[in-house]
Amino acid sequence: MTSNQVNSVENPASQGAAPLFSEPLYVGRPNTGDRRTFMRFVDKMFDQKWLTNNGPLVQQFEQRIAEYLGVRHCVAMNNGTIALEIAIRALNLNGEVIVPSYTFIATAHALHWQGITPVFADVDPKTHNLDPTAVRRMITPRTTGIIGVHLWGRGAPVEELQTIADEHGLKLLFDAAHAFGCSLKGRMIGGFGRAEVFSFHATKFFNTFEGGAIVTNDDELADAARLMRNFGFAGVDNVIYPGTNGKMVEVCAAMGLTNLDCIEAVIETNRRNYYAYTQALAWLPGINLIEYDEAERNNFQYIVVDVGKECPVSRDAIVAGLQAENVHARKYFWPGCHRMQPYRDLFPNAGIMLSETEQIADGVLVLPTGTNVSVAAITLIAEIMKRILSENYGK
Ligand code: T4K
Repeated sequence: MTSNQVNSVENPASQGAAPLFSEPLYVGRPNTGDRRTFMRFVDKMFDQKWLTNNGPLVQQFEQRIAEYLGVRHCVAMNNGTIALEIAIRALNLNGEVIVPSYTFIATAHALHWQGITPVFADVDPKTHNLDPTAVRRMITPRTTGIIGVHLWGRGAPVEELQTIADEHGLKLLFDAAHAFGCSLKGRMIGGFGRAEVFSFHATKFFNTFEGGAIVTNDDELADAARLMRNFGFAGVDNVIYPGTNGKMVEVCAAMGLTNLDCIEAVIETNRRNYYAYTQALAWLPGINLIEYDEAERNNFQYIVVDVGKECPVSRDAIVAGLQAENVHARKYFWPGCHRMQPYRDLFPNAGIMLSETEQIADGVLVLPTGTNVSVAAITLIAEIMKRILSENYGK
C-alpha cells in the first residue's frame, strides 16, 4: 500500500468503494524547491523594496537562465503566452503563420490574438512534432513564419524547418514551453530559430509560479522584446512603441532562482518515475509510453501514453477509471486546436489535412509524475490500469 492508498485494487471506486488514493494525484502538481531559500529571497525583496519592473532578482534570474541554456539573452516575462505574443510581434510576423494543431491552445491564440491566422499543419505520429512535409504543403503567399513546438520536451525537426524557412524567406520561432532543460543533437533547446519561448507555469517541472521567457542570440530581437514587455518605454518618460505589460515580478524570479538550485534533482525524480512507469506498464496491450532519447538531455516531465488499437479499452474509459480512483490523468491536447473555438468555426474543414493530429489527440493520455509521485504510487496506477483494461474489455 502507498501512504496515500486507502483500499485494495480489487475494489473499484466505480462500484462504490472509496477511491484507491485518498488524496488526488494530479498531472502538473508543482515541484517546489527549498522553502527557506525562497523565503531568504523574499526577505531580500522586502528589504530592497523593489517588487517589479526589471528588479535585481529578475536580472539575476535572466542571467542564470541565459548561462544555463548557453544563449546571449533571456528576457523574462509574466507568462509563456505573453512571451509568445511578444516574440511574434518582435519578429513582425503577420498574415499567416504555420503551427501544429497538436499543442496547447496558447500557441494558436498568441497569433489569433494579434490578428494573425494560425495555419495548422499535421504532425508526425512517431514524434508528435510538426511534420516538415505537411508544413511545406501549408505555405501560401501570405505565410510569414513557422512556429515549431518541442512537444513533451522532445526537439522538433529544427534543421528541416530551418531549411524550409530559409527557402521561403520565413521566420522560425519555437514554442519551447515543454522543453526547458532539454537538448537536441547535443545542443540545449533555447538557441534554435530566431528565438525560443519557455513557460515557467506552476504545472511545468520548473516553475516561477507563473512566468515565461524569450531566449535568443539576436541582440536586436532581445532589445525589441524588452521594449515591448515594458509598455514601449525607451527611458523615463520616453515611449517609442505601443508596448504591453509583460514584466516578471520579483517574487516569481525568487521562485525561479530557488527552483534552479534543485532542477537536476527534479529531473532525476522525473527520470526515475518515467522508467518506473515503463516497467509497470510494459505488458499492457496498446499502452504505449512515448520514448525519450537517452542521448539527449530530457526533463521527463510528461508521462505520455499513446493508447493503441491493441488496447481493449478506449482512452476515455481509462481516464474515467483512473479519475474514479483519484488519479487525474489528462487528455492533452484533446481535441486539437483546430477543433476548439474560434478555430472550429474559422476552419471547419481543417481536419482533412490533420488526420495524424486527430488520431493522436483522440488516443493520448498523460499520467501524473514529478516530486509528488512515488514509485509505489506508480505501481498502483499501473495495477488500476490493468484492472480497467480487463473489466472494460470492448468499451
Ligand atoms: N505553449 C505550450 C505548448 C504550453 O503547454 C503552454 C502552457 C503555453 C504555451 C503557455 O504557457 P503559460 O502562458 O501557461 O505560461 C496547464 C497550464 O496552465 C499551462 O501552463 C500548460 N501549458 C498546460 C499544458 O497545462 P491546464 O488547463 O491543464 O491547467 P489546469 O489548471 O487544469 O492544471 C493542470 C493540473 O495541475 C491540474 O490537474 C491540477 C494541477 N495543479 C495546477 C496548478 C496551477 C496543481 O496541482 N497545482 C497548481 O498550482 O493547463
